[in-house]
Amino acid sequence: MEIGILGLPSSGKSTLFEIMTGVKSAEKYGEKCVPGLATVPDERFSKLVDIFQPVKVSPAQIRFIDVNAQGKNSWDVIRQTLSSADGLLHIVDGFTAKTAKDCAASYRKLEDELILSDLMIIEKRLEKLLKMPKNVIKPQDISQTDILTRARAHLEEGKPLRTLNLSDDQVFSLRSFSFWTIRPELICVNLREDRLSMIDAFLEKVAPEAPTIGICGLVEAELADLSLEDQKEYLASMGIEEAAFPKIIRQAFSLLNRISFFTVGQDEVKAWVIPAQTKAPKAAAAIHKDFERGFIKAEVCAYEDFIASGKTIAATKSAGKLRLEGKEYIVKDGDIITFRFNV
Ligand SMILES: Nc1nc2c(ncn2[C@@H]2O[C@H](COP(=O)(O)OP(=O)(O)OP(=O)(O)O)[C@@H](O)[C@H]2O)c(=O)[nH]1
Ligand SMILES: [Mg+2]
Repeated sequence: MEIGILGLPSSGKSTLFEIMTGVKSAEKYGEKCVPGLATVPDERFSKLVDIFQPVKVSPAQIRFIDVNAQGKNSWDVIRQTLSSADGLLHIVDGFTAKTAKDCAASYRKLEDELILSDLMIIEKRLEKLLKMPKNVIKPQDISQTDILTRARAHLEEGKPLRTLNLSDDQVFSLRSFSFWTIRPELICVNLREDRLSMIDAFLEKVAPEAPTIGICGLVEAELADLSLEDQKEYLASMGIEEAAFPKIIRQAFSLLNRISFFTVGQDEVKAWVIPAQTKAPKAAAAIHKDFERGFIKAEVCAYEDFIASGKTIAATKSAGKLRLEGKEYIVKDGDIITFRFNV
């Protein structure tokens, strides 16, 4: 799972990126896209590590990419670099904005830039399609012309492509364009610590189509140096319920329709991130391609059942909570799985 961080200049992108990944983006000044891995916070995973005391601990990780864009053309370069990003995290500067109106305007400014950038790609492609001699036009060119014409009209109304009513097949047929606005987006308003309530006015003004969360980047940066206990106390004193990072991850998971399952043992406890509704053999492929090919069965128990049954696989089995699932089994969030395969 990969998420591209976008935002206007100096909106706090690199600050948040560093908090999440530990990578100092500023030291790589000049690079247009800086990648970093963020560990997914998950209490269930920490508990499993406590129980198994494994040699190797492998929590789920998400790749974030910090983007440094300047000028109109750079959007095209970055579009290509980010073509594999599953979703976008749009950071809005709410800490220098004087009012919610300013904040809404800077949100809109970037959205418009992305819409314009998509529009230019479509114009170019349509121009080419319309110039094609009749005898070389293929049926898929005709259907693409149709879809792109609809998409152009939608963008011209200032709306992102993700709100255009397209079938999954149509979206798939457009994948090579790597459109910005077709991808799921999470909006994150970076607020001043004394003006956290500005998020409400922002939401009222913008009514964005995408899920939106308010965070306070500076508070988050200070948290990094504190123990877990002190973090909780500090957040409570600021009137903040929860640190931003877990909130962002949770939202990104639901936005991109991801879940995680676990593999456990004394050698390694590992969390895997897969799309929701994934069948067992495909989930096995996340571990190794051969596991999918040679898939026989999956031994599965729900995390909650494992804990309730006595915290060992044997006890879970005795309690009748360990299931043997076949190829059609759809993996659920929190499943603990051992794959049986034959290669
Ligand atoms: N007051 C305040 N300042 C912040 C916050 N987050 C970032 N800043 C400051 O804003 C400036 C820009 O932050 P960056 O994280 O570098 O922003 P950026 O979006 O990566 O900037 P560019 O990559 O240059 O476009 C820095 O001086 C930060 O210290 C915040 O939450 N509150
Ligand atoms: Mg930056």
